[in-house]
Amino acid sequence: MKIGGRRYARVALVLALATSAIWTAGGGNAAQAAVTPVPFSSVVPAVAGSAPAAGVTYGISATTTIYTESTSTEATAIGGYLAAILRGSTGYPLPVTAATGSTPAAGISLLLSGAPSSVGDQGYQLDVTATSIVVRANQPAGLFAGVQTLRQLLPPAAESTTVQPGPWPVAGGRIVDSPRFGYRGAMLDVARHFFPVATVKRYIDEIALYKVNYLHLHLSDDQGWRIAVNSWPNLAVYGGSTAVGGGPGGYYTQDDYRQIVAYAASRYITIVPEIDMPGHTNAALASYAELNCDGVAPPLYTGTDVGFSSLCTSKELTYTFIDQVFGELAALTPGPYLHIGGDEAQSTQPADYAAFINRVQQIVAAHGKTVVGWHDVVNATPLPSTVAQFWGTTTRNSAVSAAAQRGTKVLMSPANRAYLDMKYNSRTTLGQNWAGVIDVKTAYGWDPGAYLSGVGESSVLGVEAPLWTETITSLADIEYMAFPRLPAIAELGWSPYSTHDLTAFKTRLGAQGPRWHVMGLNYYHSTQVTWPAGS
Ligand code: IFG
Repeated sequence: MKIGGRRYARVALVLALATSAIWTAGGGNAAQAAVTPVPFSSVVPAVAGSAPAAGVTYGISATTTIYTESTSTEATAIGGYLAAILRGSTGYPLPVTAATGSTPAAGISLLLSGAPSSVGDQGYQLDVTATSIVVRANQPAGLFAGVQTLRQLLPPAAESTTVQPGPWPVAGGRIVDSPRFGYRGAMLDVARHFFPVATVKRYIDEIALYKVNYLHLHLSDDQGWRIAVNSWPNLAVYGGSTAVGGGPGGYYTQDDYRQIVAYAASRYITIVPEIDMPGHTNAALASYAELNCDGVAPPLYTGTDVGFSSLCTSKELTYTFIDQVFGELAALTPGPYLHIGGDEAQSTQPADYAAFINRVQQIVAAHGKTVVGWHDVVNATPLPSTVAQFWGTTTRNSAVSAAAQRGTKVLMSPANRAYLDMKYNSRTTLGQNWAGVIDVKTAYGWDPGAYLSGVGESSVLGVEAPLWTETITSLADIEYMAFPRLPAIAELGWSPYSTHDLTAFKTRLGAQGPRWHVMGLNYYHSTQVTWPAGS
């Protein structure tokens, strides 16, 4: 049809605008060419396997739909989780709807079918083409992990909670990914200083970015008892009433704790509660005179010494106390582990300590849970299922390696590699330095599967990065000490050791800077890392 004159020009202009709108909206190549997609090599933890498709890009757009199998409430919830993040930054509707048939032709699909069995329960397969993104997993936890990778393949602006201009390209190709170790944890000491539920939830969101799947809460110590126990109410009310430095302290009601557990579970993170014993128990002993061997309650303690307290291992009441405390905690904790502490029991005779730990293990087992203890517990007789959490500063520990030879699993938290309360360097004001200083190179420069002599890969349950809070009092402090070192420990726990390379890791870590900046995460700009513009 021949159209002449001004009418033609008008029609041509409308067509041109429509075309560019469709391309931009539909993520056409023209719009994406302006922004280089994040490469697969930027993902932290490093993925196990990937095959980029050069020149292929998917663009999230106003017409993008998220598909999940309607039969899975968990998959649908993960779709909603992703949608909430991306709606905030893209401003797009991103509806979550039921996937029909096998593979939706377009949009973002999160499917619990078609994943290779090799990715196990925590892994996933991610396929990106010009028209679709498909995450496949065998279990919802794997879908969630795949979503964390997808987030990191989007521009840092995708983490914004206010609408950004975009565009929103995702590099094309395939990732097949799964973890080296099943347990990748963070620990937060809420006893030395107390942190409200909102702070714990924020930390949960942050560690979830790096596929951490356990959060160990250090709920009791000399300076504070932080969880309400209905059968022993004074523990929280009185034992939780202060903190290091004499502040107001605080504690979680059982509903607070349920909230934390549920929030963590929605991020595929399992809570591991710790009640430290027989040492680190001044808050409990101050709360109930009858728990003390001499029947006299010591005063509340707000200092930072360790090793001066002990439960009365000779009193039957002590074991009734422990049974009732762990009974209530077990009922509130869906995860498999209860942590009994066991560290620095300098005020407990070794023979009494061993008998005590052996008895406490039986109490925990009677409540259907598996014991985790600081590695000091290998000086008792660990149950076959008991996990020893290594916190030493040496690469040789004969008692731990002997236990490992007998089948004890070891959770690796070497204090001079994984303790996030260690200073970065001599100029760091927060933190301690008794185990040395730890910057990125030290946090990353070890192999959990070969670190302790006599404790080989098959004996290692995984890794955990503890953050003790004698000097930490706010979310900003937590973030400063945890980032960028927690992602290093998370990568050691997730990625194949074949991907271990400090130079490549520091580049990957640098690329996280702009994301943390957009998130308002108060991280330390380690001088060992080159932080790109916008970090
Ligand atoms: N050691 C103590 C912690 C804490 C820590 C600070 C363990 C297992 C030093 N026990 O680490 O209570 O005070 O870095």
